[in-house]
Amino acid sequence: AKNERTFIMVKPDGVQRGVVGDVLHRFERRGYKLVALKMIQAPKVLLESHYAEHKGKKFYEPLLTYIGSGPVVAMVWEGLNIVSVGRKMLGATDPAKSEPGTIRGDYGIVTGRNIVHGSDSETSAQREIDLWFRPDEINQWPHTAEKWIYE
Ligand code: YYY
Ligand code: MG
Repeated sequence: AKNERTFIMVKPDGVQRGVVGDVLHRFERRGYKLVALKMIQAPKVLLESHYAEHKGKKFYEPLLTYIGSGPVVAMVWEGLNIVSVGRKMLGATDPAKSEPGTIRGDYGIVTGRNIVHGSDSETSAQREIDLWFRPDEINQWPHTAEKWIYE
């Protein structure tokens, strides 16, 4: 559906590396619609909830320290197949396995500093959007180019 949504986040390393504009540009130029955006230094409880599926794994604590180490740029993007296409645009979790042309493949070297996050399913997208944004932070606006993006 054209109103499918995903949660995309530029991690603190992405902010420090100056890739916020590029991440926005990639989704924007593809034709997706930005419906929410904010910069936030996430409190630990939020990160524990966001990464709950990884609790107990060896990378869990370093991951929370890394993501909590500085502000992130959190966003919600909308469009047809945005969850799966968004994951393709990010590249593989391990940047060494990411194709050049993907965000991680263009900017990253190691898994523990992989620049961006993107929801892995429509169910996790909904969960993550609800976690990071209040309903009034999500914007409804008509995308005037929509008729040139969809047939
Ligand atoms: O969804 P995605 O971010 O691509 O990967 P996940 O398997 O959900 O892991 C979340 C996050 O944890 C990953 O982006 C980096 C970090 N991580 C890690 O540091 N080392 C691993 N072996 C696996 C994941
Ligand atoms: Mg994941």
